[in-house]
Amino acid sequence: MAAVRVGVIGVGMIGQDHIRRLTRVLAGSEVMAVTDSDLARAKSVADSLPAARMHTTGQDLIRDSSVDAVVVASWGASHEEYVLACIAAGKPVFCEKPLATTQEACLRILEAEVAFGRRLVQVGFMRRYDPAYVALKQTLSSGAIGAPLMMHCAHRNPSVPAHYTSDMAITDTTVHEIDVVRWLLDDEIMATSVLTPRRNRRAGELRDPLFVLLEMASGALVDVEVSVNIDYGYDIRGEVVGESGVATLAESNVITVKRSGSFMGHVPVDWRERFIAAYDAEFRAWLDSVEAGVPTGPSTWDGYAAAAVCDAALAALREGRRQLVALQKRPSFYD
Ligand code: NAD
Ligand code: ISE
Repeated sequence: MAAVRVGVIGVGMIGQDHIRRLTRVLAGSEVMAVTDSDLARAKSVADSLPAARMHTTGQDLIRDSSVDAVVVASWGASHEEYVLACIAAGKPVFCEKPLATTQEACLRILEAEVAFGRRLVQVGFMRRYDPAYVALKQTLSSGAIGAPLMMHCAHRNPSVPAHYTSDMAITDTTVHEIDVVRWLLDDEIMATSVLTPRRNRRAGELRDPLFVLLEMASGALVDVEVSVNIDYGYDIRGEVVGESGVATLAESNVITVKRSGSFMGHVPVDWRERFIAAYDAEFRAWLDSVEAGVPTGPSTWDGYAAAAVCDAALAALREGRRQLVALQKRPSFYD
């Protein structure tokens, strides 16, 4: 089978990690083109690849006839423009999360995809491919702990880049829990509140940490601790409390060491390390779906639903009170 010819827009941290995955880990694709608003970075990445040319704009890359499918890994605010252009060109697009930074922008993408008549978009909610989250979902589906009543989550980053803003704690970080609990619990989020604990002095001007409460349509409650300057490591935690038991994501290290009266294990340094298997499985599924012409994985609807919850959480943070989440009716296209 011919390789999928891929173009990558945004070759920063995750863009370069996805290029490594496409060129060195997974079979079945070739990176033909790259671009970035930082042209020097785009050039150095293009020069490091055997077949890639550099484009000066994302729109040129999308038009390039040697590109069959596009990866969008630029900053969130630029995703809408590129995903809409991919849909207009009829090219499959893998868009890193968030699909877009507002629900209105996600709805414009949804309307364009429905009008095109075929799914083209996969959103980078990679936790759905993580072996630990997959096992957690299987446990819940098996009925082993009864109906889920509550879930406790923690999303801890050791630090965040200089361009990170307080709103991104919701739109860029909590958005992962927002998506994964919808998927895990097979439920929609109906309301949200955001509390602001004592500020971490390491966080500078950022409002950090946050405590986010998500109310599910079933009545289940989810709490999310979001800490983005916690220093000790990248730590993702989740525990579902059911009617007759609890199911918990295990520590992600493979060994623990007991020595000199202490008990130790490794904590991942960042998302690349913690979710490496999930990103690989996510991209395997995306390449297979592009080849088969049958899109799978998190859809534009999932990107929109997550953005609607993010908008409500941002309003909850701003106004200091609970906000309802109003979702549009889901087009049958996404069933
Ligand atoms: P980054 O800052 O390291 O890289 C982003 C790159 O995009 C930079 O090189 C920047 O110059 C470029 N860029 C910005 N605006 C652009 C535009 N309009 N056109 C072209 N290039 C543009 O950021 P990152 O950490 O790699 O994050 C990129 C995206 O990936 C974000 O949406 C982020 O939320 C997402 N992300 C997802 C995960 C995950 O776990 N799934 C992890 C990290 C980042
Ligand atoms: C980053 O963009 C990611 O997506 C990581 O998975 C997340 O942990 C981090 O907080 C985000 O900034």
